[in-house]
Amino acid sequence: VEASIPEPQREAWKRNQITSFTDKDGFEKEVVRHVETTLARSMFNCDEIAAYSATSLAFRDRLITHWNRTQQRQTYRDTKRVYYLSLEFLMGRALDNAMLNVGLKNVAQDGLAELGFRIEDVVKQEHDAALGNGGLGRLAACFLDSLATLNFPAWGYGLRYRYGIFKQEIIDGYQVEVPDYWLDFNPWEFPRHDVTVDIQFFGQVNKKTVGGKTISVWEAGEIVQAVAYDVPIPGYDTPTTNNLRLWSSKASGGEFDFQKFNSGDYESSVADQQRAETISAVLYPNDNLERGKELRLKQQYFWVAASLYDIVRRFKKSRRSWNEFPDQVAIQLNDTHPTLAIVELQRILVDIEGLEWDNAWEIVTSTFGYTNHTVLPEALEKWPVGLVQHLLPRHLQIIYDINLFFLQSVEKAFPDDRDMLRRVSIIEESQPKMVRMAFLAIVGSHKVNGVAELHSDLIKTTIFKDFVEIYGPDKFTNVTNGITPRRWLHQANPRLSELIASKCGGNDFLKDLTLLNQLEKHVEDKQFRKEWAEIKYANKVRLAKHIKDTTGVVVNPASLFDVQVKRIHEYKRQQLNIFGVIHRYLSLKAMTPDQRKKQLPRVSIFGGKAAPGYWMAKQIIHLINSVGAVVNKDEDIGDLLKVIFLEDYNVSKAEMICPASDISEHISTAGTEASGTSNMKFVLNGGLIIGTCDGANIEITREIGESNIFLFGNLSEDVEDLRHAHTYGSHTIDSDLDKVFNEIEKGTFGTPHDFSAMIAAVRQHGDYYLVSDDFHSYIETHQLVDEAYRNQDEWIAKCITSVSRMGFFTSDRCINEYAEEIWNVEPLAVDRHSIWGP
Ligand code: NBY
Repeated sequence: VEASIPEPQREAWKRNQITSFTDKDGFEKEVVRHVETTLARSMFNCDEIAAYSATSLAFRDRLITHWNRTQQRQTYRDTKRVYYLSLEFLMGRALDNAMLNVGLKNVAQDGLAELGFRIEDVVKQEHDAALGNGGLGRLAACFLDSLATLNFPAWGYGLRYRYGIFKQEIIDGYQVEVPDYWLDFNPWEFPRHDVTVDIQFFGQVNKKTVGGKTISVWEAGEIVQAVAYDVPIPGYDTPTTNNLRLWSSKASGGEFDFQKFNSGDYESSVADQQRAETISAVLYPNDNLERGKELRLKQQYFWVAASLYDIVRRFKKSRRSWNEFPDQVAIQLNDTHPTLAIVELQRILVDIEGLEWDNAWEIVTSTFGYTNHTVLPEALEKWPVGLVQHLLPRHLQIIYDINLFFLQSVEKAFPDDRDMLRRVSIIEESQPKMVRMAFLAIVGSHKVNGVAELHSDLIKTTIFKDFVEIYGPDKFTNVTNGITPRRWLHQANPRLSELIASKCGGNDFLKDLTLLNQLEKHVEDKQFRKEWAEIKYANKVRLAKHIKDTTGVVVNPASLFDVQVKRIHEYKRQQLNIFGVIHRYLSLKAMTPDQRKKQLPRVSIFGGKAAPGYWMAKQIIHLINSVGAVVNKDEDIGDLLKVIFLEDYNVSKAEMICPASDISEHISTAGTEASGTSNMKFVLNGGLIIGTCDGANIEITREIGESNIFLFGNLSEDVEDLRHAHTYGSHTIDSDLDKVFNEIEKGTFGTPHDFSAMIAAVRQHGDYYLVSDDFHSYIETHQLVDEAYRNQDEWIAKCITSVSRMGFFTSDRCINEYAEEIWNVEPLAVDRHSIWGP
């Protein structure tokens, strides 16, 4: 039912249009009003949390009026929209970003100061919205920022987890997981209790004949309600405010099943409710690992079905023909997690809307695009056929039909290649049979992309090779990842951003990052270099203080800060880094005091979470902490080496860490890291990187120049042969690495047995990640880093030159490529003065 105000009464609404605050006085009024009414407090009990809450509410009011106008305008114009389906949105904090994007941070800073608060302290009260694991989730968040900034009509769809990624505590050197209950007070979401969708599970499929036509009817076994929660996404320096819609699960029919309740079955009605709420309760904490749990499949279908219902409902309002659906709707699948959307749309079109299969399938494949984020075999999603059959019986039938028609076409095109059918089948004929989600995503999309050039080449020549033969190369493309410079430069590093603005003609570079190239002509400017160096130093002082406050270890900010922060994973090779640190420690120990005096002091900083079930990753964390415990109190060593593990690495900590790095480590085994995005964040903040020829490191090198990056290690084309040689030839370990292992086994860093599996992985189990093969080159390259750092003047010049050439890596460029090559959507230009539109 449309609940619209009739024309004669609209005059009153327009007369009473909300005007948002624009100056300090207006802002203060709003803060005081929220403290005294919304929060029911007063100046006598207004602490920093209350100041944060009231400030957020003041900005939220502003965002939501812009949100309303943006949505009205998009509806009125009825242009094509983009829907970004992602199980993860790693948003971090919202307030600072909202203030900067709206352009009123200075107003808020002055207003808060007058009211008795420091804005930095107020901003820190906010809990991170941590609805993601790592790169994939943060990429989705950067994309939302760019979509809004570039004025694209776009929605994100995800799940409103009650618990985000766990909070990491380090106890006795080991990771301990603590639940992340973040929804206590969240001013950034709007519950839409009127926007609900009933989602069905289980049950059976019956055939019915309607008007001479046989149709399949899915009778539900269980129904769960999806409730929408909307999060406004402000663009930078534009009124466009897009929407992130997160679904929360709830028992259908309200809080209790009243039937059961009234008949005395109280316990079971509560149990039903809890079972329903479990669906959106918790984010699965694995990155690059698939574990095939039934609840995870339920999450996926719940979210996908609610989102598609919403999208289809919006499309139907325009009363267009179904064939126009792909002209109005582009849906991007962030990895294979939302692949069921393909099946669900086919089901809606065929079973509910009565379209012919072929017609429906044409619409479906024109609508979807699929982004792949990994080639690691253990991360490729597969679901047991039996599980899909049980939970989603009609969808399994549709998957089989999709597969049948697909295989028929393959057979026609490749009549002589019998093995081809087995290789590309969506159903893997294993025991038990499995649905291969990546293959389903390819077959059901019109474009498939990787996230960096090497990665996009690799998927075409390895895991998806057959599909390139079947569909031709044009279906496969590359969109190299990017990051939003608003959060990752302007917000994280305000002083550097300001210095850059002073050389680049103002803040325009934040919307056109290629303007950074204007920095290059100032590289020789002594005063500029000095200010640059001062800012880096101040950022290191800030991090050193955080290290002192959280670990008790005092580090010297004049040391070289060497940082590796990312999820802990064997393929990312934190073990290579810590073995290298041990090697450095042993070298220092072997020196005379005079020799030591000539050495460059270093702080090795680690951070990152291990998936709770990933035992080896947890051992790596333990080794890092054990090495730190020995090295940090060794008086022979002093400032020459410190080893720090930062607890609970997350988005807001990254905003402090990236600006404080001198060198950061991106050292995955070649061919394993699809792109990496923190590499971009570190370089953009004036840090150099050491890395392998992997992922986006390769394109970063191409942009900033080989002399500004420290590359080492074997190349991806040689990895297979090396692995083969380890297994079938004689495998000798690098002699320096051997010494490191011997020292661990002597008990220098605690009970040797604790680390025996890490050593065995290299010595006995084939060294799958090539730690030994790359060790020598890694150590040598770190020596080059030391030498380069000694010449501070040249080092700073390298940093400035690198930043000036980073324009390519903005997520704005990335979103424009998706818009043009995959989505075929245009921005909806906004008129700043008449936001109401035409
Ligand atoms: O996506 C990361 C890649 O490792 C990184 O190289 C790339 O830069 C980034 C953005 O494209 N992938 C990633 O973060 N993946 C996950 O977090 C993830 C989470 C869950 C599952 C798989 C992968 N899962 O199957 O449940």
